[in-house]
Formats: sequence, structure tokens, C-alpha cells
Amino acid sequence: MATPALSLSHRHVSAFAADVPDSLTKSGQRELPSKYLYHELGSALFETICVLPEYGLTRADSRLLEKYAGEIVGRLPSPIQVAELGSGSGKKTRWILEALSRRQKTYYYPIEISPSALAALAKELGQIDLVSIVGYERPYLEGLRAVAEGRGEQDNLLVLFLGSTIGNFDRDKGDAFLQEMRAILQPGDALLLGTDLEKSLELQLLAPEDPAGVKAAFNMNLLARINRELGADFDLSCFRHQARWNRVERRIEMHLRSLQRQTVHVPAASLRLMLNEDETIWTESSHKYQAEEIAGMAARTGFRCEGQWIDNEWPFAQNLLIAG
Ligand code: AVJ
Repeated sequence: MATPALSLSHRHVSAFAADVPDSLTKSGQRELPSKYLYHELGSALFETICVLPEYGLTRADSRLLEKYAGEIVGRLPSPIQVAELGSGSGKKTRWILEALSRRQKTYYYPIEISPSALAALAKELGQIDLVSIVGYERPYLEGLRAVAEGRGEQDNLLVLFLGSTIGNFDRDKGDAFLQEMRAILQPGDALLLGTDLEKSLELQLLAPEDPAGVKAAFNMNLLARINRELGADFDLSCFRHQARWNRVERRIEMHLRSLQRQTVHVPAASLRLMLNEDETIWTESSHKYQAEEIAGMAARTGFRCEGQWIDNEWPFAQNLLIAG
């Protein structure tokens, strides 16, 4: 069996070792939880996806924040502290923190399971005057609970959930997640939610298919990670990356398609897996939204939508939700 990377806590390794066989042996469609795509190498590959010419999502997200951070911050109560779920490199966050730091001293709590992303973040955002960074290497809601418990009595919270990460959740799971988040917050706290919007089929399908294959590498790396950390023997040349538009669910799905009938072993999970030719492992969903449906999502989950800003190059929305 391969030795797990030293930077991983035992807890992470055992959660991974438990989740992998459960989802790979699901009846019907085999799966792998998408959160395991984002770790060390995976997060670096995703950062590369974000600069692909075909992938407009991250640039739209950034453009909106650059243009409207002042306006967004102007609608927030004061004083306010900032928590961010899955902050990645933090480049987009800078606009919000700079706008806030013009009016108050700000604590910024990035919540992120990737230690390398947290370290990069401290570097990227460590120099802003009047901003102090305290990172939490925890799952999203666990981290948010810790931040909320530690806040001062006067402090409101702004939660940043950018980049349409919400799109990784099935719609009902997304609602449940927002409800759980709401339960941790106080009335008047804010959530800035980034959502990728439905767009022409051409744009939608162009985005998943970059000619250099960065997305394919990002997807295939999950199998390589299982080989590295759980001692599995996935032969990557026997799989192919596939992106599909699911028009009923309004989402892009990423799959790994088995090119032949094959058997795979995952020793750390005592698992022997038989895959048929053309059978797929579903690794990620990326749900798309209509601008008008966000108010409904907010209402169902204990928020109200107080503002929405839409990019005019790539359909993407920043939504300011206030806890009711
Ligand atoms: C991280 C969910 C925002 O939906 O575009 C992109 C994921 N995966 N290319 C997205 C993703 C491969 C991404 N999100």
C-alpha cells in the first residue's frame, strides 16, 4: 500500500478511504465525491482551468467583484467580519476585503480543506492594511460554526461562497446546505453567493472541452489520487474524461468512462471493482441557474435576496442574500 502524503491528517485519509468504496459501489451509477478533486495537485489543476480561454466563469466572477465590491459592501451592516467557504487562491476576495478595509478593521476567515490553498491565500492576501487573516482547515460548515461561535457580540458576518461552488450540489442538497448555513448565522448576516447562469448550449459545452485537456487531467487526477493514497491500481490509459450536459437537471456532469471491461483493486478499502466497457464513474456536477430562481432559493432557505449583479460577457450572477 502507498504511504499517505505527510501533510494529510489521519482523519482526512480515513474519510477518503471510507467514502471512496461507498460511492464506487453505489448501485446504478458509480460515483466519486467531487470534493476529493480539490486537494493539492487537484486544486492546482483547477486554478489552471480557471485561466482557460474557454472557461469564462472565474473571470466573470472576478469582473463582477472588481466592478461592484464597493456597492455590495455598501449594503452590508457594520462592523462585519468575513468568512469564506473554499477560498481557493483568494484573488477574487481581494476586491471585497479592500472595499471593507476602507471603512473598518476586518477579520478574514478562509475555510478550506486544502492546506496548500490556505498557505497560498495567506501569501496573496496577507498584505492588505487593516485585514487580519485566520485560516480554518476544516470542512465548510464545521469551520463556519467555529467562526460564528468566536465572533464578537457586535459583529455581523459576511459569508463568501463564490465561483458557483454551490453548483457542485444537487439542487435539493444545495438547499439543505444553505439551510444548514442559515442555522449557524444570525438575522442580518450576509451571504454573497456566486452562481453560474444557464447559457447557450454552445458556450455551455465549449467550456468543458478545452483542447489541451486540462479538464481531462483534473478529472483523471482523482483516479491517480486513489492510486497514490489508497494504493489502488487504476490504469489511467483505460479511462477517458467525459463532460455531458444534462438538460433535465440543467447541469454539466463530469464522468470517467471505462474504455474496456476491467478489474481494479483498492487495497486500503479492501475493494475489488469490476467495470464494464463504457460504464462511467460520475465525479462532478456543475449546476446552472436562472437569475430569477435565486430569490426562490433564498426564500426556501431562510434568506432574502437583496441584490443581484450579472456579468454582461459571461452569464454569471453575484447574489447578496441576507439572513431573515
Ligand atoms: C468548482 C463547481 C465552480 O462548475 O465550473 C469546472 C467545477 N470542474 N471544470 C464549475 C469544474 C471542471 C466548477 N465549480
